[in-house]
Amino acid sequence: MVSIRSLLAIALAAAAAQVYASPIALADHTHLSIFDYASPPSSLSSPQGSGGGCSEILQRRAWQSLSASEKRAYLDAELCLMWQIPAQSGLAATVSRYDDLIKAHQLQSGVVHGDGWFLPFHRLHMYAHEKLLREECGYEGAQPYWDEEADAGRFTQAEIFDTELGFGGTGRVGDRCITDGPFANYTLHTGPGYQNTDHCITRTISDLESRNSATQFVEECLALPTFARAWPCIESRPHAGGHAGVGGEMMNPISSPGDPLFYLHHTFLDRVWWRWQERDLPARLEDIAGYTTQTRPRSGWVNATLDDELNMYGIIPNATVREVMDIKGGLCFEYV
Ligand SMILES: [Cu+2]
Repeated sequence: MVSIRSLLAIALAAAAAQVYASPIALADHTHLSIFDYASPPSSLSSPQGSGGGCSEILQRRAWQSLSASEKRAYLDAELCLMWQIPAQSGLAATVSRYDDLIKAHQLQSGVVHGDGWFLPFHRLHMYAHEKLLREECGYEGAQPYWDEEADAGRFTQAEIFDTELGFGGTGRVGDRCITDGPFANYTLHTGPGYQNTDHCITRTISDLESRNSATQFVEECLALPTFARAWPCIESRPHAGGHAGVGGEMMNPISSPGDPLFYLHHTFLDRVWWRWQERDLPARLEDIAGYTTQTRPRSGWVNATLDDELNMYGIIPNATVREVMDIKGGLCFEYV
């Protein structure tokens, strides 16, 4: 028997996924293609099996498992990207290096969501963020993930929102700007959505929306037999849980990287994908499916393939889908 409570949760999940899946003003940007921009050639090493070609394997851990000094080091490195390193992409409205990362996501929103590139692109985007923290801001750790399953249904109590050793809390009444923690008073230049306007980081943390991050829903995705079925599953409830559970900027499918929590959320999702891949290696290092766009191009749908190039706008070299399939072989990190 299905309870009223679970029906309500399902309805809310559907609503949250729907809002997140509805790009604002997408029509204005459908002319953008991942190949429209000149970009440097890929230089990532080809996957050579787990660990092959890596001098070091970074160990990505849950935020909740980091020590106080590890959390401090991560937050400091993020602040460095935001305040100390100037933009280098040359893209419109970018001021900081952090802006470069938001921009790469904003400009490609219509081709990296709701299609086969969703997981590969965000894997590379997380990798780029980790690389900038390490190479430009002296961070020595790995990109942490937020173990959202542990906080599902109780985001308002989650330690990740700590004001000292976390990302600060929810937004204030009215404009929803966050007012505490390391990122209070930070001015974003990219967003909301496709706009380029100066604005604060907003949040509306919701326990109800965060129920979508529950282990039950992650396990449902992990049990699916093909990438064609697994990616839409991961992109629905587990994806919506973090975005709608945090709310505000994170609720915006185009400019959500403006909240630094985006990187811990998408690293959590990347780990879900990797856990799914690990259930049938090496076959799932080659399993890709879905289209290359969210909406049907005039010339017709195109299937995503391992040879597709993922655009990083020069922030780091572009990579093919194939090059991001094996986290230990190509990208040199693992989840522990
Ligand atoms: Cu995204």
